[in-house]
Amino acid sequence: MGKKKSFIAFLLIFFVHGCAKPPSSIPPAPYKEAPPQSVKRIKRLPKPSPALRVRVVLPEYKNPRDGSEMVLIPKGSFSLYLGQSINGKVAGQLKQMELAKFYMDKWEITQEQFGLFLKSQPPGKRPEDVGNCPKCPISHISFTLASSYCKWAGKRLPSEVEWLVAAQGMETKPWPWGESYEPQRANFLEEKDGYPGISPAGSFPSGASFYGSHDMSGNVWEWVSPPYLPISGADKKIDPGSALLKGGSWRNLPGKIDLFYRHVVQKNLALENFGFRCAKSG
Ligand SMILES: [Ca+2]
Repeated sequence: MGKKKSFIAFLLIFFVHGCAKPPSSIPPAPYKEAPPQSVKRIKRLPKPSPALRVRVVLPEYKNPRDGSEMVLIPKGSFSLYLGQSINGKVAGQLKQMELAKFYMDKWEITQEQFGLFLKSQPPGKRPEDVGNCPKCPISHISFTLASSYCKWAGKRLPSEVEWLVAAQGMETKPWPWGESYEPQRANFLEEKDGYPGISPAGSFPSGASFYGSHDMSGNVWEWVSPPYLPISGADKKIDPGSALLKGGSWRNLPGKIDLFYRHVVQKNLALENFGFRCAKSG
């Protein structure tokens, strides 16, 4: 088969992005009411730019414990930047890295799902509430609590490389959809994206990654576990009491926190814009 035919055949396994649906319904957990959150959509969003949006169609997996739908990232050699972004600019070296097959949660873990986890915990260990937007990401989550949830669900936190590959796809790029920030594709600190606060998981289908994971940029920061990328000098700053957050959140300025940005914080910090998603080995 010639190169042109191969390319056409390759395209046939792709389809125009935008048919994914939010996770299936899970009964809400009976926890005490949380203070009101700013969860409203302020206007109809403009359509994204007309560029062809494609993503690969691969088998998905539904995790039985928490009902998470997970996308498959096949094993392969991935092009990654060994650099970190500062003010939207990245300086680093390109490197090919081998990665084994794994699954990644399609959405950030929601309040509804986290409620199921809390219900399984002894009463004294339960945080006070999960929030009042069942389909929104859970927030106020520390690295330790995120790890505990993933373990309970039969999963684990993704490594930095896994997170990056799930977000960027096969080619390195600063945003899941391409080279520049677009407000229609992620929830950052601006009203132009339609949400002044947190947004329900999967509200930006046109911002999903090549592999079909949503909200990799924006909404809530996501914890990733070691091993961290061997970026010259940078990895030394991550002491055992600290961990990395990726992706940015609804509280961050748009256009600054791209996929290369690394937010190093104390593991026990649990701010209102800290959430997570889990991975699972294939
Ligand atoms: Ca916003």
